[in-house]
Amino acid sequence: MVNTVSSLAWQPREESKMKTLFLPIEARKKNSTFASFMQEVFDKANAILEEIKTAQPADADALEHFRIKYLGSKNVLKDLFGAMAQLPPERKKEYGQLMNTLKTEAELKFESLKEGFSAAGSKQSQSAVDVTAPAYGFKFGTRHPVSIIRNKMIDIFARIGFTVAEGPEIEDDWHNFTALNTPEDHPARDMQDTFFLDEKCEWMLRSQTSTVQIRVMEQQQPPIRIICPGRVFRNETISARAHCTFHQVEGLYIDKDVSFADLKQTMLYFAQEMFGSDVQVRFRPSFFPFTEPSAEMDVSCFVCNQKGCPVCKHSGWVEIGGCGMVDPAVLTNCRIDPDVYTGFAFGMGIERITMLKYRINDLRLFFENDVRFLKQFESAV
Ligand code: 2NL
Repeated sequence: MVNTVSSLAWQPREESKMKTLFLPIEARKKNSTFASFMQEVFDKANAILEEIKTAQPADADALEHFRIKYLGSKNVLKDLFGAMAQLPPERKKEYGQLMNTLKTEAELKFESLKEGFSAAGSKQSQSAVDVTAPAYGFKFGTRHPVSIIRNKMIDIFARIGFTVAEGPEIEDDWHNFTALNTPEDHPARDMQDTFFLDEKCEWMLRSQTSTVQIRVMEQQQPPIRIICPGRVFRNETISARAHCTFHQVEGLYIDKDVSFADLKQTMLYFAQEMFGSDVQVRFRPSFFPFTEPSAEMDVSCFVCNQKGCPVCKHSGWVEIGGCGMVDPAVLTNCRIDPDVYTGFAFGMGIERITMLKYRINDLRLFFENDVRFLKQFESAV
């Protein structure tokens, strides 16, 4: 059956919607034949295809016009698609293919034009960079409070002739325990329980930086005057006052005629440099396997001037570390003659000194790296 114009159910269209359509109604008005209407539809489609192929938008605005015209929500192809319904079935396939070509052609053309424009745009923006403009501001990090106090401790001891020695964090049994007069099964090993790396407990994470001092004594004869700052490890349950890792500064002074008086004066000097020239020191008898005699060191409370406060727990004194005269057995273990040389040693936790100095009440803050905590030390050295 051959469709005739009269057999098609024409809907009257609003003028505005008819802008780009070929207008079967007009065709009718003009009294065209159906064949000429079809010809018109195909011609129009081919004309638009040609228009798309040859379009050369000069700039981004023109490209946007192209997009709106051929791909926008009210594009010119829509009306052409709409004409499909009015074509006889035998021409529909041909027309459908033509319309698909039109659509893909418009899309491909738009994509390639867009790429061309953005490449040109980026070239333009590259050359538009003002290389002479001042750079953006740069945020420096802040030094960790433990590092600030470690450096301060190094400075204080450097002024009286102590040099820094460093060593490995993974240690063997000899350097961490046995050479320090703490043989296997000695109860003092429990105080220094650490993380062992093998079944036989031959290798471990060092529990103190005395290991470095043993290494130095093994390698050189006195005089030795060193401090050993560094990270140490303990098998502790983490709390506000204990952690499985912290930092120490240990000190060692070995020479002829070094006495406990030298130890006391060295510690007084340190305490006054660190906490203020008014502080006093106090030594309480204690026990360490590697020193004899041994003592705990306290400084007079610099927070309340010994009037009593939460920092000194109303005792007037705060503990800052341990010390003593190096046990002759330790010297012998390092092939240093205890009949010729004597010496003192001390150990302090850097976190502990830092907490006292900056009134920090929770050890865990040092290891969490929360910037709200760290940036409070911006102005510290
Ligand atoms: C503490 C106590 C101390 C030592 C460390 C030491 C090192 C050698 C020989 C003898 Cl090689 N002693 N170090 C001595 C007494 C105490 O540390 O409370 N540390 C946080």
